[in-house]
Amino acid sequence: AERYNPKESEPKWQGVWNGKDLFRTRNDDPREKYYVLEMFPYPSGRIHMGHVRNYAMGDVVARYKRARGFNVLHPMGWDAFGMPAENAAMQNRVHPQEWTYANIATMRDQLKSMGLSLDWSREIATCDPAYYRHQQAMFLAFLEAGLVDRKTAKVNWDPVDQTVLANEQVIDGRGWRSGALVEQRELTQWFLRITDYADELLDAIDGLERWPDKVRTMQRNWIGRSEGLSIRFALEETAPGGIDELEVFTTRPDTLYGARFMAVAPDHPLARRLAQDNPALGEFVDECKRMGTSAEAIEKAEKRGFDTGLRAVHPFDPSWTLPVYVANFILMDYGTGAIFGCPAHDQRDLDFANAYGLGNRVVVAPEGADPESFTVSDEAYIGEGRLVNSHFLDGMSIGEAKEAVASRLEAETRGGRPVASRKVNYRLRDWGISRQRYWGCPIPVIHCDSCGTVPVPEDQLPVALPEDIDFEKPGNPLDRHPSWKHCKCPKCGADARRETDTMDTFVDSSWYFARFTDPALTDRPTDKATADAWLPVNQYIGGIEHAILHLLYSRFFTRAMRKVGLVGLDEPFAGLFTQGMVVHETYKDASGAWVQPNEIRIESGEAGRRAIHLSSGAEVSIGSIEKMSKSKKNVVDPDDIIASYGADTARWFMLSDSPPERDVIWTEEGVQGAWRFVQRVWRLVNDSAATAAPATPPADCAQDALALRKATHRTLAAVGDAIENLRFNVAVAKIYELANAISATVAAKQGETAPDMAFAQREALQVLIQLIAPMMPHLAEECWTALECEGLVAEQNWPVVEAALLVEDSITLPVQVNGKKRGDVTVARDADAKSIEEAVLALEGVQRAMDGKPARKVIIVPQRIVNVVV
Ligand code: ANZ
Ligand code: ZN
Repeated sequence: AERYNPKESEPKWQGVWNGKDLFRTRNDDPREKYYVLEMFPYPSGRIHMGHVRNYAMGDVVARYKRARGFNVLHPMGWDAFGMPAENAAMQNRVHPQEWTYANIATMRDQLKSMGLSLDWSREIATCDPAYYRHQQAMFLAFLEAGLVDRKTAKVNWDPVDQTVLANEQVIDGRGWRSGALVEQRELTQWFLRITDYADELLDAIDGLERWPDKVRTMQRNWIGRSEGLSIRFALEETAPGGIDELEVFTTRPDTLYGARFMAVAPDHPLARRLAQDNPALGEFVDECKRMGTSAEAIEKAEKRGFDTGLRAVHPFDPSWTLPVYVANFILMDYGTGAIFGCPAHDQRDLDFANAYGLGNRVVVAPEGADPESFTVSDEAYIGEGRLVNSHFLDGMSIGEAKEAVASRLEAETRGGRPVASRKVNYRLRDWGISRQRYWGCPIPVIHCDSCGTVPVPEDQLPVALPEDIDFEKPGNPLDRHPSWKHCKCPKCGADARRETDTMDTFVDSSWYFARFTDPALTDRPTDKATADAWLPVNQYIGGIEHAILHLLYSRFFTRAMRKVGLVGLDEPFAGLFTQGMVVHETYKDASGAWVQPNEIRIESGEAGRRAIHLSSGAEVSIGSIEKMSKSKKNVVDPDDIIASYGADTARWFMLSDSPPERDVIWTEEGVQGAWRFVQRVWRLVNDSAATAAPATPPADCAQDALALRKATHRTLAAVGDAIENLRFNVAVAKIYELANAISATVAAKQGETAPDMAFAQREALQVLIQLIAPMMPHLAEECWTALECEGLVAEQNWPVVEAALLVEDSITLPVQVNGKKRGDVTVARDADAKSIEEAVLALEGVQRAMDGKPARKVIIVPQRIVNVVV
C-alpha cells in the first residue's frame, strides 16, 4: 500500500465528523453524563505545544468516554480579556477587540487542525457582551447577597504614566514602560468576599480526592489558617495620639519568656503617628514602602528596623520592658500588624536581633538537651521540645505551654478587657477585582453624588465597552473617554458617572465551565437544573501554574453562585489533572546566539548527537533542555509539525513519551519515531486487509491464534485501565506491544492463513484501531475504512473484553513437604487434583525431602499452595 498521507486524510475526516455533527452534545441526551474540560486558552496569537499536549490529553478522555457510552461534554472557548490585548493596542495601534478576534480565528483553525472532538457549537469568548453581561448580572446578584465590598486598598501607581500597574508590570520596583519608581496609592476598589468562605474552602479540600496532593497542599497554604493568640502589651508610657498599648498576633505564645523586642509594620497606626513628629522615622517608613509590600519582596529584603524609643511591658512581669521597633518585615495586613519578637525560635526575629544587638534567650530545648548548653546563634530553633527558662512553663511541651499562656492571659483583664484572646488568622485576603483597564468586563455600577453607588438596572445590561477608544495617552481609556462614563443615576435621574474599573480577568474564568452547560441562554448566566446535571466537571486538565488562584477563585465562585441560586453544588471540579510542560533542547551558534530547532538538523553518530546548522553547515552547540520560550528560541511551532507529520503524529508523540504529569522533552527523533509508528500501523492494516476472516471465532483455536487473541484482550483491558487513570504513556506502550504481536503473526504466516488465525488477526487489528482512535483519530478512521469495517471509529462502542481470554493458561504453586517449602510447580490453571499430585511428586526437591518415604496425603489448596504430608 501507499504511505499514509495525513495531509489528505486529516482534513477529510475532520470534514466527515463535522458533517455528521458527531461531537455536538445535547442536554436532553438520556445517557450518563461525562464532562471533560481543558483549561481554555488565552488568545495570545497562536497555539503552542503546551496547548497541543493539554488538548490531546483531554481529547483522549473525551473520545474514550464517548466510546464507553457516556454523553460527553467537551467544549472550548477563549479567556479573551486581558492586558496583552491592550499592550498590542499601544504598541501596534490595533484595537484590542480586533487583535483578540483575529487571534481567536487563527487559534480556532489551529485547534480544528488537531482533530479535537470538541462541541464547537458551545464556543464562548469572555470578551463577548453575550458572555460578560451575565457576569455583570452575577456581580449585581453577589452585591445584593452581601458578597461584594467596596473598600480602599493599595495599588501600584506609576507616577510618570499616571496609571495603576498590575503586579506583573512592576519590575524591580519600577514601572515596566516608564521605568519610574512605583508608588503605593490607596484607591477605592471592589472586593469579592472570598474570606467568608475561608473555612469552607479549606475543609472541602479533604474531599477533593481526585486532585493532585500538591495542588491541595498549595491551596491549604494559600488559605493559610493559623490558630494563635492576640495579646495586648501595655506601653510603658502613653505614646503620642494617646496610644497606650500594642496588640500582637502570635502563633507561639509558649515563647513569651523568650521575647526580646516588639515590632510594628511601617504603616501601622503607631508608626504613622510617630512619623508625624519624627522626620527620620518618616524617611524610614517611605523607604520601606518603596521596597514593595509583596510577601516575596519582604522575604528577600534585609531585615531592618527603626527604634521608636518606646518600651512595651511584658505581660508576665511589670518590671520587664521591651524596645518597640518599626520593622520592614512586618506586614500591616496580617494579624494585627505587630509582633513580639522571639529571636531564639524564629529565624526572621533572630536575623533582626543579631543585626541590632538584641540578643536571644532559648525557651524551648529539644527533649533531653541540657538547657544550660543549648544555645542559638545564627539559626533559630523551631523544632519540638520542652520549655526552659520560662518560670511556670518550665518542663511543659510546646502545646501545653501555649495552652497555659493562653488561659492565664485570657483570665487577666486590663481596662475591663481580657489581656489576650484566642484568634484564628487567615493568609487569604478578600479578592480585589478592580482593574483600571479597558479590556475587561465593566463593573456595572453608577456613582451618583446624592445616591452613592447604584447598581445598573438589570434591563440595562450589558454595560458594554465603548469601541471608540484611544491608547495614545497613559491611564485607563474608559476614564478618559469623552462620553462613556457620563450617565443618569438610575435612582434619582441626576447626572452620574459610570464605574470605570473593569473586573480582574480571573473573574471571567471563574465560571466559564458553568456557562458551557448552556451557553446560548440569554436571560440568565446558567440554568440551575442544567448546570447541576453537568457539573461538577468530571475531569479538568490544565497547567500547574493555575494551582492556586484560578482553581480557588472557581471554587469560591461556585459557592457564590450557589448562594444566589445559579447552581446547586459547591465544588466545580471533581477530578483535576495538572500536566507537565513541553521542554526542548536549546542551541547556540559559535557567536553565542540562540538558534531555532528548525534551523538545524541532528546527526547521531559514534560520538553522540551533533547539531548542524542547515544553512551554513557549521556545528551548533547543544545546550540545556528548557521550557519552550521565545527568548531561548527553542520553540517548535505546532503548525510546522502538523504540516510535516500531521496532527496524529504530534498527538501520539505528546502522549507517548513521558508520564503526563511530568515534563515532556520534544525531540525531532521522538516525532520521527511516532511518524514511523503511524506508517507501521497503516502497513499492518493494509497487509492484512485482504485476508478474508470469519465473523465469529472458529470453534477450535490453535495455540498461536489463541495467543494472539489473548494478547489482544489483555491489551484492551490494560489500555482501558490506563486511560481511565490518565496514564497515557502506559496506554501507548501497551499498544506498541499489541502491534508487535500482530506483526509477528503476520510475518510468521506467509501465504495461507487458517480461519482461526484470520479471525484472531482481524480481531486484533480492529481492536488496535479502536485503541489508537482516541489518540490518533484520523489514522484510525482511515484504517477502519481500509478494513472495510462499518461506520466510523468515532461512532463505535469501546470493544468488550472477553474475560476468559484474560485468564493465564498456567499457574505456579508453591509446594511444601511437611510444612516446609521445597519447590514450585507449574500446572495448567484448570488442572485436576490428580495431575497436580503427579507433577508435585515428580519434583526433584520434593523427592529429596520425602527421602523415599511414601506420601501419606497431598493437600491441594486450589490456586494457592500444595502440601505433601509424609
Ligand atoms: C512570636 C513568635 C515566636 C512567633 C516564635 C513565631 C515564632 P503564621 O504561622 O504565618 O500565622 N507575625 C504575626 N503577624 C505578623 C505580621 N503582620 N507580619 C510579620 N510577621 C507576623 O505566623 C504567625 C507568626 O508570624 C506570629 O507568631 C508572629 O511571630 C509573626 F518563636 O509571634 B510569632
Ligand atoms: Zn442618584
